[in-house]
Amino acid sequence: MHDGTPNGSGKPQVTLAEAMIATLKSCGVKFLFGVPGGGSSLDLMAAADDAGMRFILCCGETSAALAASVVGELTGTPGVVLTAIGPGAASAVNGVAYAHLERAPLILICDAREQGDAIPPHQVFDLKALFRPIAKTCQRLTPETGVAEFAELVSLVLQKPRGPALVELSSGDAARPVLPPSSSVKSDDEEESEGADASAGSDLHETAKALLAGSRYPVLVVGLQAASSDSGRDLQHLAERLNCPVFTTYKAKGVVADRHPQIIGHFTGADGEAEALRSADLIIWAGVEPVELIPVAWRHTAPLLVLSDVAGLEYPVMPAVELFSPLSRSAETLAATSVSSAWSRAQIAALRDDLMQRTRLGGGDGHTAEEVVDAVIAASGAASGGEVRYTVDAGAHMISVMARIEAREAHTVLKSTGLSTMGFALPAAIAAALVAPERRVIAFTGDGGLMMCLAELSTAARLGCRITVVVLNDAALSLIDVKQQRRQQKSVGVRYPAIDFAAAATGLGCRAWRVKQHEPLRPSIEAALAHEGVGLIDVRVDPTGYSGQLAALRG
Ligand SMILES: Cc1ncc(C[n+]2csc(CCOP(=O)(O)OP(=O)(O)O)c2C)c(N)n1
Ligand SMILES: [Mg+2]
Repeated sequence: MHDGTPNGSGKPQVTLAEAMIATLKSCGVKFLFGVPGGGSSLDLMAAADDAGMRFILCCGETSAALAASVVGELTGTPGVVLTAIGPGAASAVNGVAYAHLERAPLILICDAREQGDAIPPHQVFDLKALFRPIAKTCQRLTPETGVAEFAELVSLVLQKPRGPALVELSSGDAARPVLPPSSSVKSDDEEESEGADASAGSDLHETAKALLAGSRYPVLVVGLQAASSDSGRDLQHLAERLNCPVFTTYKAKGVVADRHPQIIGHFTGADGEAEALRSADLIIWAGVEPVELIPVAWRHTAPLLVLSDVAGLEYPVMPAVELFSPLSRSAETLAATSVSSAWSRAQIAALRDDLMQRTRLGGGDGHTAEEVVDAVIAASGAASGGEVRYTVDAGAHMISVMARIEAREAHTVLKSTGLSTMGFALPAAIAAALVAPERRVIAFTGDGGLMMCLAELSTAARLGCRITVVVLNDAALSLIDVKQQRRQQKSVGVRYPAIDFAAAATGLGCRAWRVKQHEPLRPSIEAALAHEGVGLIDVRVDPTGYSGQLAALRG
């Protein structure tokens, strides 16, 4: 803080950096992630430290931005990343793309050169042009207007659809005196309760009710928006009134518990789900966002009833009705007039069994991903002594992991879906461990994905996180390998000699175990789960079943 010298208004002054940190603190931010440069990031780190906020140094900006985004998703407060100019900012792009496509509130604050400096443009390029397609706003803050603009920017990233913003700030500007922030940032929930309920009392509600009343075989799909709103109970109530099959998307896994008898599996837009949708005469999307679906043409003929708390999304097919209103409210209104559908519990159970069967992995020589996941689940129940949170990377192994693990509530399982980026599970696990240190985190990753963020094991070890990393190691980019095989192309550029991740993890400060092809799984898994700090299990898995699994699910 400055010496508090009163200015004309009689209010004490702070620096712009201090004012920005005060704004972040007032909306509940506890952590800042990043790799600092020598400019404004140092001012912000000092101000954050004074304010009792933690700066989490990461090894790379992509991981820092992913971790910050996940903090944003878990807490509903903005994730914050600090980076250097040019290379530091550019290195965060994939994490910002995640926040954009997965609707995570994120603020990327980059160092900037002082305005008007006549110096060579070393490390300088147009960052706004780089981030514009994926950021809700890109702004350079100055002391004259920066305090108010930053407060507006914070509330913008929290407004649905949540997403990222870029801030450029020079050290000179960060250190200039300003008046402290006066207005508090509007939270998303406040916005929601005040927000326009465009369809309330309108004909749309009546049309939606009529659609439901005329439907004998509705199917409910619960999506991303439901994971970040308090609508789970109301959606479950609607589902129970309808007694219909319920899918969750990957991002909404757990919003209605996986064990609920009406849950039939995950909705991804793939062929595997067609059986349920073929029989449907009405498909209800509750909070599903089009980014959650794999890119295949929509082939279902049943009308689509959309419940969304975000207006203006582009759907793969024109919805018969779109109710733009908080999901709880829509669900409640529809439940009030809904009656039980014609589905029988046996039909619903058969759909669930069919979908689960499609995810099963044929065995090969050695452990399969499915076997490893099942063994981890069995051992973790006994070892964790509490609710476990899971993070999952992208790749062929992901399908078995998502099918086998169970969630009882939203955000039990964290996964990149809209972007489906590799290198996610470990940074997400670090974020989860920071947000809820008492809750063990199990991160499932492929070998390729882990290599993209391997050094962050040292971050997790330094922070003393309770994370168990399970590497489903097939020495290949198997998802791409399978696609290459299906095109009957020669195997090029998708396989490599196996990495000894246990040795690497030990070098990075973790405890580690390695399970080779025919070695027993259980002792290592139990030992890793019993370890309080970061433990890694590198298991050699056989990828031969992935091809059949993918064919059964995606055609
Ligand atoms: C950052 C990023 N780069 C590339 C891809 C494309 N991609 C999807 S899965 C995959 C292979 C993943 O390999 P691995 O992590 O070993 O998992 P596996 O498929 O072998 O189970 C690739 C390259 C991606 N999704 N994200
Ligand atoms: Mg692999």
